[in-house]
Amino acid sequence: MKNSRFTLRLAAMTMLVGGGLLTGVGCIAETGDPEADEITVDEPGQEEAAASTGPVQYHRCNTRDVSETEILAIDFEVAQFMAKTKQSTQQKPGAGSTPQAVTGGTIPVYFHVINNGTGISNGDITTQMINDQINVLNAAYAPTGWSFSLVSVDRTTNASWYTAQPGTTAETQMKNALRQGSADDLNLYTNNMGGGLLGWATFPSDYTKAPSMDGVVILFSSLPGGTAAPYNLGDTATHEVGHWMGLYHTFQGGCVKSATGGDAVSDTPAEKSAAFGCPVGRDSCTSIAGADPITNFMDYTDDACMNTFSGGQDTRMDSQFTTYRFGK
Ligand SMILES: [Ca+2]
Ligand SMILES: [Ca+2]
Ligand SMILES: [Zn+2]
Repeated sequence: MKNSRFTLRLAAMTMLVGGGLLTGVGCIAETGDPEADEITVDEPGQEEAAASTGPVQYHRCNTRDVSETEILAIDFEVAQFMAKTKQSTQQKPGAGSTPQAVTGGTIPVYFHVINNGTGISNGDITTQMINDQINVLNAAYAPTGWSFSLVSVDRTTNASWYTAQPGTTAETQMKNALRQGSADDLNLYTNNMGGGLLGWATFPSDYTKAPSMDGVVILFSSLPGGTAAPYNLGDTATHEVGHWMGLYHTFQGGCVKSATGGDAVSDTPAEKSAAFGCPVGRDSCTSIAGADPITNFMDYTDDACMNTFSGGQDTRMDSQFTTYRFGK
């Protein structure tokens, strides 16, 4: 049975769902934070940070920006769905249409290598790099209960798809041709997107609108053993899969004074802007408790600096997967 690879939710989750809804509403009332409009002067801008990494100026992520209004609508929909889900302690045989909640499981991965010819210089990454990437994902997500299982690897030589960027015809053609599985399957593409971009992803809530576009695209040289230092330990995939699981950047919304900050997660302290490098002790929202979550996978720091998903992010991934992906 397909769903046996997923972990059923415990009854105690109900409290967290209710709390998530309430804190989401809190975001609306507190957008007037004057700190959010300040110009950052003490943190390096993107160009400055990238300049220190060498001739290539990397940009970690072009996953589409989600507005505060859309986040609230998504979280309301998730809270409603979660309220309807079956508690594991209440399961009855043949209970029928009540949806099941999950807290983890094994996600099949369909890996699509786009290259411009043979050899690593043309993006034709090795099987070893692919296996190492899956291992990096599994290590990163192990504390959350989610794991990844490589189902297949296909390789396509296509000059247009090789440089596909988000929102392009090439992206649509590539995904329409190659995507496999359904909502709870991960399609992971590698190419040489260009512009220093490291990757982008779609969100769980986007699936119904455009199922064939669902998935994660990453720069081939960001894989373990690739050349995109300091972004070559495989955490571009970790970060982008975080979006695919329903997470936002830890700096989403800046210094938003609410119970969750702009990322709708209560245990990731708000930060004014993306952090680069590994700025230990950075505290960019001085009037909000907590130092910046610079080691979080959903910030923009170097691969060697990021090593954490928070408990709140785990809970969010679980409810997002349950609502938009599990069994769909
Ligand atoms: Ca979990
Ligand atoms: Ca937060
Ligand atoms: Zn991102």
